[in-house]
Amino acid sequence: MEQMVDDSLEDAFQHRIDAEVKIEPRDWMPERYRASLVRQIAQHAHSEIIGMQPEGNWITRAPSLRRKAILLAKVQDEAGHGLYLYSAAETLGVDREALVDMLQTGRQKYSSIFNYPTLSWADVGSIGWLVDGAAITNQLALTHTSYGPYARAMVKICREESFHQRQGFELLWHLSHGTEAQHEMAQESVNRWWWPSLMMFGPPDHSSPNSEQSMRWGIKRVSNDELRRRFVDMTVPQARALGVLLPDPELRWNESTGHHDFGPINWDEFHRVVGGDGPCNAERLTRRRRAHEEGEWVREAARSWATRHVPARIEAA
Ligand code: FAQ
Repeated sequence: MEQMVDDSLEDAFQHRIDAEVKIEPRDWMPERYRASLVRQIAQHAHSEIIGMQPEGNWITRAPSLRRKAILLAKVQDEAGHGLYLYSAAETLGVDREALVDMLQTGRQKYSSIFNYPTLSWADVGSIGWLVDGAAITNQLALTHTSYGPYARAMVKICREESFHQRQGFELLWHLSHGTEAQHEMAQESVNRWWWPSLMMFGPPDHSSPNSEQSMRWGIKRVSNDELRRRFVDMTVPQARALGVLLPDPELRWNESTGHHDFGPINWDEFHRVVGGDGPCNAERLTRRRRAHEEGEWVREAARSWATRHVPARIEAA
């Protein structure tokens, strides 16, 4: 009997998804839908938070006040994105502290891209141009995701990511059109960030275990390979405008498909980095844990303020 009720609820749920009606926090949803969303939204939130570190390393070394102000604003935006996303995850009944703990103990993932080091100032440009460019490509599709709070969070995030991408492009443009040494710095940086940026979209469709179900539930609207292809098609003309080369001898326009062909991605490297053995995995998690410990006094102060003031406010209301 219980099974029959669940089946009919699940049918009604799938009808709503197929009719493009957003799922909201109080709506009935299959437990697997809820768990899969928590997984993806939490990984996304963790990526934004860990993603502050590579560029954050350059705030004190920005070459001008203007660049420093832009970089500070960008890194703070990423913190804000993490917070919207943790809030979206909380609407699914998970506790933020539990999610933070899963990140810090390595039980939940964050994007592979943030395990690569920022070795030169040009890396701030490459992250803005390529990493934020890849993030927007994915996140624009996610503005149509089936879960309302996640879709709405994506709209504001995408607007801010567009600014991030533009500032990265503009930074690299100046380096690329500057002295010979500056041009070389830009090119060397693009060489290092290109392939890891392509990996951000996840494994190829045929070996992506979550894709099929996530597409059926409308969590994912566009597949990993299709997003990767859109990113390549968008980025190639931008590279030309910047005057930098993309480090792929097989990259070329394919008249018959109307898209660019590109060379093979090193999936062994991807799995190694996601598995914890990238150049900066240990450093990123150690720094995050330290920041969390150092922030304990802020959480303590907020908790004691809430205990004293919130019940009084609720009574007054
Ligand atoms: N890194 O079956 P699929 C940003 C995992 S935000 C690490 O294809 P799915 C802003 C995947 O979780 C960047 N792990 O998985 C910024 C799964 O493992 P699981 C973050 C990855 O979920 C810019 C397994 O591989 N954006 O950059 C990665 O259907 C600059 C199998 O994969 C988002 O998170 C990876 N790259 O598709 C901040 C967007 N790819 O969980 C600062 C939301 C895959 O089964 C500075 N997320 N895996 O153990 C998504 O759209 C999806 O989760 C995908 C993966 C497309 C990332």
